[in-house]
Amino acid sequence: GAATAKAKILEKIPPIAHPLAKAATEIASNINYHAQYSPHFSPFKFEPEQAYYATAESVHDQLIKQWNETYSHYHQVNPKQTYYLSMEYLQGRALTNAVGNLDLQVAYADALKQLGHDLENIVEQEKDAALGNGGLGRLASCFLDSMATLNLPAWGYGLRYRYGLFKQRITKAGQEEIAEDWLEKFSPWEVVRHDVVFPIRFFGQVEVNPNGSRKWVGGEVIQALAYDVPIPGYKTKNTNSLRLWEAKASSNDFNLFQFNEGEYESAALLHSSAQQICAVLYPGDATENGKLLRLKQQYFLCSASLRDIIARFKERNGEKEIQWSEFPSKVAVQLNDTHPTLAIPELMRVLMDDEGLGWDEAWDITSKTVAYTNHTVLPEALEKWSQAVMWKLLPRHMEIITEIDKRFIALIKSTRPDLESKLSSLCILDNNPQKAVVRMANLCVVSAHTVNGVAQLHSDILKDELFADYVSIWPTKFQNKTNGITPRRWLKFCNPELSQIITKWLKTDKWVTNLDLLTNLRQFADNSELQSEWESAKLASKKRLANYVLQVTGVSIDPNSLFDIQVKRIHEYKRQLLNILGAVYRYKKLKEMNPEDRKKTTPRTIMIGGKAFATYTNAIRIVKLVNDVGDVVNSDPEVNNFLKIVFVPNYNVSVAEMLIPGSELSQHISTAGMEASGTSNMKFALNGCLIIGTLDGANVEIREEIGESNFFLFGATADQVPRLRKERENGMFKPDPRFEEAKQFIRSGAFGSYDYNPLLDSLEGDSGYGRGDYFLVGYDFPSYMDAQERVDEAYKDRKRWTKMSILSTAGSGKFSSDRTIGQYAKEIWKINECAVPSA
Ligand code: 4GP
Repeated sequence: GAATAKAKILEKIPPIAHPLAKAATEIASNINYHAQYSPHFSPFKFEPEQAYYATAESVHDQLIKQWNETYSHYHQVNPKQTYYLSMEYLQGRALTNAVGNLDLQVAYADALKQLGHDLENIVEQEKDAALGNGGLGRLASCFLDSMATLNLPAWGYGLRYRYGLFKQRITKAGQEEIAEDWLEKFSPWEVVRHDVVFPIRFFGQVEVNPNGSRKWVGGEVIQALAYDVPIPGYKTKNTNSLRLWEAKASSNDFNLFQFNEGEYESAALLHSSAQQICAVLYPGDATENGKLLRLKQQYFLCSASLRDIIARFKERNGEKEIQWSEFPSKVAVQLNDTHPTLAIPELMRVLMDDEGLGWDEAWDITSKTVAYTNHTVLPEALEKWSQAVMWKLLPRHMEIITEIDKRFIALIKSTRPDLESKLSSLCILDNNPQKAVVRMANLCVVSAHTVNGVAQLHSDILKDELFADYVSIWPTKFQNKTNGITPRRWLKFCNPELSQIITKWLKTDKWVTNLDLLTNLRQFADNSELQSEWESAKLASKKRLANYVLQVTGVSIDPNSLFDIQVKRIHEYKRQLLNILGAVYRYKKLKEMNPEDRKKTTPRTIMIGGKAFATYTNAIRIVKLVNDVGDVVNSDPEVNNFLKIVFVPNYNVSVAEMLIPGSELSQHISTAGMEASGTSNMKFALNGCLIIGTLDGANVEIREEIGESNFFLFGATADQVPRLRKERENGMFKPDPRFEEAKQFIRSGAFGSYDYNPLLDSLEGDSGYGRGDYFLVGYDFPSYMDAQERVDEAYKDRKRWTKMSILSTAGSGKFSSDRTIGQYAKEIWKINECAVPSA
């Protein structure tokens, strides 16, 4: 059969191991080499799956070669280097990106043709690496791409979770979560570094030496083993590292005697304890055990990474005597939200207890090294760890945190008596006897040299509200770094049709690394030739998307209808509920219309996708509601030509790469002040998709850049929200009749017998956040519906719509993560480019 035929092809091409092959035939030979000599599969099979692994390993050879050169170059130059600490990375698939960044796309496509395969199909074989939840994790991955592309000496550190974000399946009952085993076979992208292992301690006690110095001893010790994932820059030799830690027990921890006595479990206790650490991303923390495990994960990442950073600092220092005061001029540590906060007391501990420095010196070094990014103002997301759990797991760190807090309080008392009354909320330890906790964000703000938000509005909210008193203490500590996205993955590779048109009209492909050049498209926005090319690229992407939707949901959608998409984690503040209520109202009106009027409406396909956290009841209900509404609407022949509602299952990075190019309208409709930035809004705009949105997060800046008339704005502004919430609570809110009608229609059972009353009640009565509709869905509903009417009107004028679409892309230059990372490098990390010379 097919397998033997392909095996024959393999025989014709001699296998060679040369990793730097460039020409297609050499690449084909190298792929063949991997197919035959890599031990993973039988050499006589060359089905797409084997072809993927062999191709990936061939690409990986090239990456490792560049990685080695990069490492030695950095080692030789010894520049200041950034270390990005993050509990999450949403890398997605690597093959297209690696081949594209190496500029070997054509060569690999040809090589695979020679071997009887299509690169396009082969890349589909790869499982997404989903070691993250949402925006924060994907941002980290975009940052890695930009750091390498800008030739910055900058690495990522994370954890090598066995099970990343769950796979979402939709059944009649709603969302079902399934463990996603991305390492089931193996990952061809990582290299295990058996020589990079650090012992990480948990529990134990603090020993005081006669000279007063302190040492953390006892407890359990688990090994951190490094796996490197090479991160290639775009068309540059620089290939950085994402170093992921895996937890292991050592063979000494295996009790052979016990095992031979038949006590199998107790013989390998530490082995199973080690296995738990990196088993899953975000283990549920409803139980005490769950909390302890999460804290262990965080400390594991921080300790292993810092040991590694310090070892490198010492190694690069060579034979000279170590000057610890130079540490901050060689090392910048960026904390991606508060999850890696323990890096602060860990660095203090190592400097004092292992290296013998005094408090003041250790503090000076630590605070000059560490910077902190905040990604959310949602109170429930601001981490607070139980002091009791922390004392148990990390006794020495708790001593250090207590001392940091004590010194902070003393500083305020001596320099800012006016703030004394606020100390109880500003200090780090909340000693409330019922639930004494450590406030991680406070620890970060007190310790870090720089604190930043992720969009202008969010940074302003941090400065004016959340961290206002700290600003008065340290006015220069706070910055803004508006997020960005990598234009490689999010335009060049995911939307080749549009990319080619852009390159053609700009007469250069330099926009890929200098996204501001897109502004030059503005002058052609009215050009009918560009417009028609633009429209056909969009149509091609819409058709591809329609096929995908048919394949995964069985729903057929019309590529000539307006494709309207909202994809992101499901959360009440992101207001998928506003979207679906609007859709329900639209459906009801379409039903009530006579057929002639119906024909005058703008046909729409509304697509919603996203995962709901398994224990977040209202989010789970929202997923169910969207699916139930879709089932009814999509099988209603009366409205079918005018409206479809699709829940796109298992939203992840590669699904996003399919959806975004095919989108025409996307919804970024959070309650103002609640979405720190948003980054998918940037991806959609870059791909010529118009935005309907509130003045929230980066929407504000996107609208500024692309022009007010190209943005469908609605809703309350952030500064109105507190007053509106009060009015809502005090019964002073008069709901719009359309809002009442939509809710009533759902309550009537029009979409099945599931009990949606609790969900709808959250828009009226007690939502769990205090009284009633905390997210102001009811308040914003009428202006949302009006904005949707403007969308329908605008879509009828295709020339105008296409012009707006071109202007969206043209105005997206600011949102390249190259710009963001350039600013971090200059304004926070103080690091410089360190390009690997080409041979
Ligand atoms: C997200 C924010 O919700 C989003 O607005 C922002 O764009 C993104 O971080 C990157 O900065 N936060 C998270 C999280 O993903 O887990 O807090």
